Amino acid sequence: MAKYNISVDKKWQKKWEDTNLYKFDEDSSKEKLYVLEMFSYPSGSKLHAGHWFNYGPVDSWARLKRMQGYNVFQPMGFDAFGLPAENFAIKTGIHPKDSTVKNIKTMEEQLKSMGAMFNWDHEVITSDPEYYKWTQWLFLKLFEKDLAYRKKAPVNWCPSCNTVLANEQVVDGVCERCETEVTKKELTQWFLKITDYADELLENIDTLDWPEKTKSMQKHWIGKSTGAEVTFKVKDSDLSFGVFTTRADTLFGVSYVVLAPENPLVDVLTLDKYKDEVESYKLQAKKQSEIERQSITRDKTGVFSGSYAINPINGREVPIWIGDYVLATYGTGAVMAVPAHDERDFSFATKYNLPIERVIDGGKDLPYTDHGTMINSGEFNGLTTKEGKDAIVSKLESLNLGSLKTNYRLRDWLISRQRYWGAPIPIVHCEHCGTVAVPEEQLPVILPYDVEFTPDGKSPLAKSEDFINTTCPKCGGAAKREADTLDTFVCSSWYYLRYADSNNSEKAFDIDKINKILPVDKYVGGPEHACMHLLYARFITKALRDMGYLNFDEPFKSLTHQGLILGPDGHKMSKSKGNTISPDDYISEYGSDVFRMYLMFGFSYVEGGAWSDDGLKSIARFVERMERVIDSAREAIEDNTEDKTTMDKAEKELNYWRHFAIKNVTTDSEILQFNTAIARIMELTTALSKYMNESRKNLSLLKDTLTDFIKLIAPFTPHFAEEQWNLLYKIKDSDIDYSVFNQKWPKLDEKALIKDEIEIAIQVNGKIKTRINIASGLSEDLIKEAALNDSDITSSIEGKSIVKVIVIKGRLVNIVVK
Ligand code: ANZ
Ligand code: ZN
Repeated sequence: MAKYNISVDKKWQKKWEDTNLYKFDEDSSKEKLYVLEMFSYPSGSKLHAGHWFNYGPVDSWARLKRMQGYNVFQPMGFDAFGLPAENFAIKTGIHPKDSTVKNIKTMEEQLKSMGAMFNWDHEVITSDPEYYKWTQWLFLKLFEKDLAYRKKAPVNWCPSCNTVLANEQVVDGVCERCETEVTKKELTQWFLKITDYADELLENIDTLDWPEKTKSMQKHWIGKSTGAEVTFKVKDSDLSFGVFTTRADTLFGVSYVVLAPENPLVDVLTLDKYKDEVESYKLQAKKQSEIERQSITRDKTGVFSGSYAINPINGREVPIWIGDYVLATYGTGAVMAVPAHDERDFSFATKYNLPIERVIDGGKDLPYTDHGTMINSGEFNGLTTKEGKDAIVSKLESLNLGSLKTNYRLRDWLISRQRYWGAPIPIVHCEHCGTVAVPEEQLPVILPYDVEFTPDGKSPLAKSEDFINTTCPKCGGAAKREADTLDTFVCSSWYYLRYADSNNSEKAFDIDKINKILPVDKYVGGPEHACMHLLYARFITKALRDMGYLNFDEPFKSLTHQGLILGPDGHKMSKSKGNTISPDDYISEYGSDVFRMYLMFGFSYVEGGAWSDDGLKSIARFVERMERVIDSAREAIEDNTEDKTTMDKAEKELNYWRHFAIKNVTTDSEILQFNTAIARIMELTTALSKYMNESRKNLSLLKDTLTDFIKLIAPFTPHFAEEQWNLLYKIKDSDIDYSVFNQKWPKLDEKALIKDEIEIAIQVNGKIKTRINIASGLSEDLIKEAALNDSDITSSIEGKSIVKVIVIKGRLVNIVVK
């Protein structure tokens, strides 16, 4: 019989595939469980240890759930459009389509060698026309509902990737992909109105079983802020403008107002003699990133416009300044400055010698940014900050100069890209009819193959005459196609829906099907998607719900982020550091179960850590050890000679470890705490091998224990366990019900965990003299009696008088003597 190795993997992978073991039966009466791992980019670097750490352990979890009776759906696919594939293509000169197809083939092979229960007949590949046809359909639906629109706006531009970026793709002022400093460009772009859902996206977060950190990142990204909009009239003019403030209670302390340099009012309000200075300031501000502009520590800069505004609460004139610490894209792009109570205003006022007037009592030093009691505020003196806000806003409302206002940090999602490898936006621009949607029956708008895709800042599709020239669907006149492609995050915003009905050629998906299979019950993937994919997917789900295409509110009920597997040197794996681990090499040498079990035992699932060859080798030895123990147990069972039927001490002990493992493997795995689950399997292995040394064995207990043991290890070492299961039950090749994965998860017998004897220590004056076994659950008096009657103890306390006897139940007895 073959020792566990890759040939065992291959044998069972083939059998599982041939017998369609993991086929998802949507009509099953069992409870469905949708287990989803984030799909990957088919990049040239193949499947790495990080993918494995995402997919392997989650597959184990799904297998366990299958054995617990769930109807598990675990699909897999590829996020095939987008910059990684395109950049790879640019580097190698191979067309992105060709390289993508090839890379997907390789990665599919690798995924299959993992031996996961993926439902391959539900596979989606986002760059396939059969998929992106429906991504385009989704866009059209959003367009119909005014949730997709086009506007000219200053957008983030990556000079290296030669494309615009969504706000979410700009991290600390640089492109999240290539780390080039992002600049601003005025461009007409397509947006999705995610801001329409800001409130619901925020409110529902608390209903989700997600990591707290991810939830709070989303909350912060949405950034709901409740305050007021206060109107300032411009002195000697009909003009006025609003400012957004969260501290209306400080209105009496306003000593100037500031406009963002990009605010259109700047040009109108700046007096001639200040124009030159203001113009050069605007140019300088253009070069600063929003992050720099918002920094608290950075030196504040600004210029005076020459104009004044009227404070609506007291009629006071305050100078209008222009300063880049005010962002054009937030609130109204204008701020009322209260230097006594705001850090930034304080440093600005100090620098430019503007008045600083305290209007909130509290604290010694200025700026005092906390809450307190209003002072120097006329009729409002004595009110608390909270009361003051309400009172001032009411007063402003009565004057028609202000009202309550809620602001969000969240901006609409910019989805057009000036790149080639993406789904074409299904829009036609006609001189007569304007922006016209491509009719649904003309979808997909096929991405042409022969296109010069090397990026130069213009949309590659614009250069393809065949593609770009078309006729207007409305008037039939000559028209041009939209040349931009969709952000790849649009493709991934709905893939989990398509999985459920991936072969539907009539619709994106059937409503009844997805309402049955969705939402995703367990979603696992990296934490880097907190404010992008995970937020976009929630938005798209809600938008589709409101259009009547599905009936649930949230796509992912429960979410886990796996940790990061680092190189052996403790650093992030990278080719340039030469510290990458190639799963393929290990798998061909040790088998995929060893690789998988090492990942699950060697790391906390949510923390990850540094790779260790020694760790992997020790798991390889453990698998060998399991194999030896199982072999010898099975042989004893087959020999059938040393039978006994009683449950004596050795039997009870074996049974204890059996059920101790059942209990803890179940509960620890439930919360994806695989390392401790496997530790319990190791203990059971030890207990089994100890029992094998007994001269007479209870073979029926042995067989039951071995049966449970193989079931327990099945999720973690699926190929190895399948082999052992088939050996133990002498399953023939023709047997239909051959698989351990069709077996029920072992049942816990709580009674086996109650030990009827426990060992306690007996001390005399705090020193351990002996240990005795007593029946568990004995009363304190009987424990005392047992201790005092022990022969070791009677001899050691002979002639002394007992002062007192202390009993610590279940652990020890201490006899204090004089
Ligand atoms: C006056 C004031 C007094 C403010 C005070 C704060 C403290 P959040 O909580 O993030 O919503 N602000 C408003 N629009 C801005 C913009 N476009 N760029 C930069 N800052 C802006 O922040 C709201 C506060 O940020 C507002 O409340 C405003 O300053 C400033 F003692 O108004 B406050
Ligand atoms: Zn037309």
